Amino acid sequence: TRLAGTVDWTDYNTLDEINDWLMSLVSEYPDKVSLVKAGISYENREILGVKVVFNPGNEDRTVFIESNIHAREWISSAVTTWILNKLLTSKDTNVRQIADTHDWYFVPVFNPDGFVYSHTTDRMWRKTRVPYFLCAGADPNRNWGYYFNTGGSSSNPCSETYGGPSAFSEPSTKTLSEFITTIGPKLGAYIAFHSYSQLMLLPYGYSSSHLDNYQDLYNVGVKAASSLSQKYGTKFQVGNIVELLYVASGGSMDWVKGTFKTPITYYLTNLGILVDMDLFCQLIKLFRPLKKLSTLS
Ligand code: ING
Ligand code: ZN
Repeated sequence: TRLAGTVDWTDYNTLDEINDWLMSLVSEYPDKVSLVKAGISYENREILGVKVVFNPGNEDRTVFIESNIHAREWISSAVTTWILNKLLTSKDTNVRQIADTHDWYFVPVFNPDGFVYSHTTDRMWRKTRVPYFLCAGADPNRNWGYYFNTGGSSSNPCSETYGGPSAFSEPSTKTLSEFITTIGPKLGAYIAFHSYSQLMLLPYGYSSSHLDNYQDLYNVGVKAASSLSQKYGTKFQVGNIVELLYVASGGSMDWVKGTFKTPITYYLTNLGILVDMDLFCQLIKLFRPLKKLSTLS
């Protein structure tokens, strides 16, 4: 059903539709959902999200879900809103169990200016819309301030992976980082959705050296990937960003992991398939014991 004329997952949604839907959730579930102003973009768009709390006492099991930092990756925010809707409405016992035992932050569109531009003007737009003389936009997944510009980003403003003139030059990443800082220490898991390819990627993107709890996270990923392939025949690869793809410094998750030592950090690409809530629940349940396992240094 189209809620307040906005989101129904049979088609991609515009930024206004997504934001209207988020605001409608606050009216519909005032005791559970609160609106989060997570940042503001160059073109002065508010970066909206929601915090969802079903029960008290889950603060130390807070899950943050990021999507659409790359403008054209529309499926990523569709996955985020899908999961959010299921957590709020599903009566499935698995879904209820993971919903009720975590606190949740959902910020579906990290890059609203680029997202709007990809809807109105250039379907393949990836970057922000900050003007840089000859070209527009920095890659917001190369602009975060942890080992910024140490590989895999371009210094050419016309490149798709232009890192920007300095870390957090983009108002969106700067203000998002300020918001995340207010909740960073209590984050148990940070998941970012991207699209294209079938990968479960672990930080860091600036380095191939492994996280303190790499093996735990790797094992979880392999289990999740094997469930995915059993159910859909889809082959996902699991591993460090550099080892599986390429060096890419300045990513959001490098900064989150590096700054707050968040125990669980995953980039999931092309998990349109993860609108399968059985698999999403399995993933979150596999994450559950990891906080204890990982040594946080
Ligand atoms: N790929 C990611 C990119 O930003 C990535 C891969 C993820 C790099 C995390 C660095 C950190 O290039 C897509 N499709 O966005
Ligand atoms: Zn991406």
